Amino acid sequence: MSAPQKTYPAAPTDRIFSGVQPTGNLHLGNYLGAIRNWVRLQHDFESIYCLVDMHAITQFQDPDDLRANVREATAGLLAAGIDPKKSIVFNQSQVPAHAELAWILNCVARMGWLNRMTQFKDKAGKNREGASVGLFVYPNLMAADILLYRSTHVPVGDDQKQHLELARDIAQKFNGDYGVDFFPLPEPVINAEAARIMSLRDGTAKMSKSDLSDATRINLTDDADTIAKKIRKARTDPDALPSEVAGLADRVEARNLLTIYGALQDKTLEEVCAEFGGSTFADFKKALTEVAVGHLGPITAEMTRLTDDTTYVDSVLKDGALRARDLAAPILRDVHDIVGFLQPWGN
Ligand code: AQP
Repeated sequence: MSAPQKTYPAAPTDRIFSGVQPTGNLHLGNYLGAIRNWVRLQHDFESIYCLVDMHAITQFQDPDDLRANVREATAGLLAAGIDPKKSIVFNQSQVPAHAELAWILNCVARMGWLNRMTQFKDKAGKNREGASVGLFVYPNLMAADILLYRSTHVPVGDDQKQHLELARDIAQKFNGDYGVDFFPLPEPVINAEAARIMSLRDGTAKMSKSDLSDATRINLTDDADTIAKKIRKARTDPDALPSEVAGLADRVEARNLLTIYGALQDKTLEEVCAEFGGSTFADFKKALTEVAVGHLGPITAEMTRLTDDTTYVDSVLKDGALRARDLAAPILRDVHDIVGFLQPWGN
């Protein structure tokens, strides 16, 4: 007679995990595509927000810069409104269970799945042989980040959609291989109005920390003059602004600037077109600058204050790491049990 199948605690129904790479300045794309959503969602979900320093080192980081960037990005999250009492905020390397689960998931994910990841192709470029192994298996670590907490929802920008689909495939295969219903299939939460904020200098490229030109992005650390200058120099086209969204077809830079304005003002693209239809870019850019400076100014000031208060920031990260470890430990023990790792000290 076969032993009855072991049961495991039910997964949570409303747990969020998301992360940001501490690889440079947080920018408007991170803020509008992800962080602002995190702030809103923390009131309705149990939320875990992570500075993913282990992802950061898939490409070389200067150690001093990495430490500084973790603190600065943490200050950015707090300044944007993440409440560290309500949400768990920590840096990934302080919870070793992320790496442990990632190894198990390395053994679940298939090479063919990873070979299809466009971000690896983009980042490795022509030099695939010279890319780190970590960069290739990055999506497995991301799956581990999410599944370690049996998270149900993952608020991300559009660029992370493919990685999230992979996390769902990995969860499904794990459940299927071991005959369990253990990992929930995490749902993406994508803010449709600001899913992908584009570079200020090229409307076909994503606004990104790793872009070599600082003029392509608005950083959360930029002061009012810098924001004004970057918006003034943002690429546009010679036509006046359209009064309907259909008029933005093939006008990627115009669409991006109007999208940013709408996201900052909580207005739809239709509403922004109705407001600025017929205006010149010069007039619109003045309005956009005013809105951007008004919205980001208080966040930047608070971020600067917190970045200087390393004792406080470190205490937030330490508290978050301890809480995350407590959540992760029993889940990882159950995973060990499921895969058949002998646990001589008991589960
Ligand atoms: N441009 C964007 N528009 C909307 N959302 C974005 N996100 C990033 N860029 C945009 C979302 O922000 C969260 C953190 O992402 P990240 O740490 O990977 O940020 P990044 O700026 O994309 O970082 P890098 O190092 O510059 O990466 P690459 O080179 O890949 O662009 C995520 O939820 C992301 O979707």
